[in-house]
Amino acid sequence: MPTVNAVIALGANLGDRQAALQGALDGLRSTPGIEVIAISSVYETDPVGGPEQPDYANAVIRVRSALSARELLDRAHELESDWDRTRQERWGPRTLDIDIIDVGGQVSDDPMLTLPHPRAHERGFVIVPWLEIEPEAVLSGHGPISALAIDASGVRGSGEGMSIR
Ligand code: A4P
Ligand code: MG
Repeated sequence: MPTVNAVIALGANLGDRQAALQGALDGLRSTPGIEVIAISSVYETDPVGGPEQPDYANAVIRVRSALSARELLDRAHELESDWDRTRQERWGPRTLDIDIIDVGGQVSDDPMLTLPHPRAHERGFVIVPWLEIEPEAVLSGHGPISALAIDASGVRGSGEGMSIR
């Protein structure tokens, strides 16, 4: 089965954030066609955009995926709703957000699934954890992620991590 390298960002800022990130990782690992290759540590991050809201826990994982980009997004939405995510306000607080950052370098401007993720290149809470696990990564249309001008000041190590159990 042909597989691609895919990068997925996890975020949570309501409830038990650590449990939500771990739940997302466990859910992805148990998905046929997805093999988790690397997991970043968990970062404590200042909220970017949206209303005033609590700090986020963010992490990035890298997988080998035999799923199409669309199947990966559907699975991400399934896992979000397992975590009782309600969509009230764009950029508002959430128990679990799963963003598809890159799928094998594909480029798409479909609003349902834009690739690479249209805001990833400017977000410290995505790029810092991604650099930790794939320093040589390249983001389609933006070049090496190590050369991106991101503001990493709101991104702090949390001392927490996810585990492969
Ligand atoms: N969608 C299109 N492309 C993608 C993609 N590559 N990955 C569509 C995932 N979804 C994609 O997303 C809205 C729609 O985007 C979906 O229906 C999907 O089909 P959503 O998850 O329902 O809503 P959202 O997350 O509030 O909006 P959006 O635009 O995805 O926001 P972001 O960019 O995810 O930002 N600050 C910190 N520190 N940490 C965070 O994690 N996250 C956000 C959300 C804001 N501020 C943050 C953080
Ligand atoms: Mg999102």
